[in-house]
Amino acid sequence: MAKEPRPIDQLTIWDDAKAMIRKARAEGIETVHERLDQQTPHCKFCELGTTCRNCTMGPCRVSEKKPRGVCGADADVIVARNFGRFVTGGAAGHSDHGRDLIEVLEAIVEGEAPDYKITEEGKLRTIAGEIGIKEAGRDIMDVAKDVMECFFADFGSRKKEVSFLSRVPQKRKDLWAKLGMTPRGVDREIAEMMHRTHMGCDNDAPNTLIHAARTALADGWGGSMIGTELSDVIFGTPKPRMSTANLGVIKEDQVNILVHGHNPVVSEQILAAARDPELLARAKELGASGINLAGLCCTGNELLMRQGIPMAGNHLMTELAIITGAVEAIVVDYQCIMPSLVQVAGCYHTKFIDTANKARFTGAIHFDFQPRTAMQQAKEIVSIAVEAFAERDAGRVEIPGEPIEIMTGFSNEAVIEALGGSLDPLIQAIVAGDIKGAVGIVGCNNPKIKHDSLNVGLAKELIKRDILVIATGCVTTAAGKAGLLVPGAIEMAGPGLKKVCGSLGIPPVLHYGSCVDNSRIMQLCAALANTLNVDISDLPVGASSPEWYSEKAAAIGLYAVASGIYTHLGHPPNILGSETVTNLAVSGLEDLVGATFFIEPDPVKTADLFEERINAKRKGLGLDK
Ligand code: BF8
Ligand code: SF4
Repeated sequence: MAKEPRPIDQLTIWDDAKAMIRKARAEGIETVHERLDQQTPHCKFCELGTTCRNCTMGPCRVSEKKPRGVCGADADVIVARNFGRFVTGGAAGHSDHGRDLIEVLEAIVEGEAPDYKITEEGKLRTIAGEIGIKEAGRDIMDVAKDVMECFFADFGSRKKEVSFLSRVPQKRKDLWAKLGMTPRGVDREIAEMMHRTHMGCDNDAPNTLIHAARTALADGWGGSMIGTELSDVIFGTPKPRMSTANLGVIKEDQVNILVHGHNPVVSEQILAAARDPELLARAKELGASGINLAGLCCTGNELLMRQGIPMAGNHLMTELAIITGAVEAIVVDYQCIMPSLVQVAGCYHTKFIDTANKARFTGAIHFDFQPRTAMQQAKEIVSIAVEAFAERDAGRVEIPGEPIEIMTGFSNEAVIEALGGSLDPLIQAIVAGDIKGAVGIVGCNNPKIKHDSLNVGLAKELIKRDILVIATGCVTTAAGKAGLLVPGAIEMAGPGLKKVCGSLGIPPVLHYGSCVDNSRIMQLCAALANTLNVDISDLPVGASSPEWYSEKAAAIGLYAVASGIYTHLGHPPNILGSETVTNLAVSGLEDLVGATFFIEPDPVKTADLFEERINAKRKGLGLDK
């Protein structure tokens, strides 16, 4: 018998979401929430991480009664292997995204990408200097070629460490070297994890976890960092600007195109094509007053950060955005795109368009999007959306809520500029105790958790305590809708944060970009540590992913911990079936890397723990006087 659907008030904190879930139920459209009900209760073995499917002597499920799989692997080995592969999946995702940016740079250098260019010559030269490439007096295309070669090599097996380790404090690098955690090459660490977790290889749980950390570091200081930096080089370094968020950014009288996924390579071109006079004229002919682009998830974050394009929603809003009935096309690249979107789009006139050969969706309109033909393809895609406007059923349109103002665009470059050219004013504010410390709140939504309740709850709790919050990924929309991303949000902050942010005219929660842009936070922490001549683990900082769901979030969490940052998760990964692995994650890592994970579902208790930790770190730095 089908379960009763859960009451809508329990599912989300947002009125726009509630209105659309109600509409979905009235129209008989299934969403993530009903599917979660169908899937629960989940398999206990899988939840504990004690299922193994790594060979055909199994699958095996171990427990107290049957403690070893057919090959003899125990719960520790099985849990560590599963978690290792889980993290590796995440590192592969964000890093392969980074590789795609190198390929665009390669196409630019080879003259094969007429619609892309090097927008930030200065930043490219700075990066070249950081990774040991001579740039002074050289043509920018020659520099770009060398940077491109160097970054491709960061994915391979011929280096002792990935290039951006030049940013890491020496103490941390020495520690990684001692632990065998130095990331050598992105693809190398990923492949080695797959090797280690084959039957009969790495059968020592702590050893497997060390390599999981190394793989995560290859993402955070390798693939993801390359993705962020080259996106800035090609599309521009973000600068503070205003925009808006929530479903109200969808316009009843316009052709609405949602861009979804992660990579700006496609969506930047869609944005340019949406401004094409011929396409605009055609939209008007069909009765639309314009072409409106809005973002979802991290593709949304990329366009928001650099172009100020409004954000329609985060992960749990993606189905609901289509249910407004006012979306002509949803254009996706890859990652976090629920396959259900094809079915939801099919309930309306909405065209679902995929653009990557490595992320195709059965039932979608497919484009093999290539740098060489980018603008022409983008125009074709926008044209499909424009023509779909004629098919819209006005009777089924319901756009809930008014857009909420947000401030975005806080790259490190922009922050340093706002501070007058160096990090010193920030350090002084921390020393003075006006800013006690900082916590990055990052990552996803998960239908197991009331949508955005923890993302928003934790951010509010931290700023009250004069702890600066940096938001990325799907937390961005949550913070934005809660009114936390505008300068006026200082009214919700403690007195110190209110003073500092008030004088700079910035919000107490800073939008730092997409999930690959967590590398910006790593760079900031490294720069602070280097300025103070301490390790990252000495800083009064923390990281949190309250509503995480994805493999990528696990990789981010692990590279944060391995970099020395105390990291909160709102619920545990599937590791509780092994005491060895669990203890290592929540305490043993402290001795190794100077930081651990902690798991806490309550936002106030989480803020208490962060405050305690930050105070201890302040004391360690002699800032408690
Ligand atoms: O890479 S925050 S739901 S969109 S995984 Fe996905 Fe999570 Fe959103 Fe960004 Ni990040
Ligand atoms: Fe079972 Fe071992 Fe094979 Fe895993 S590797 S399925 S535990 S026999």
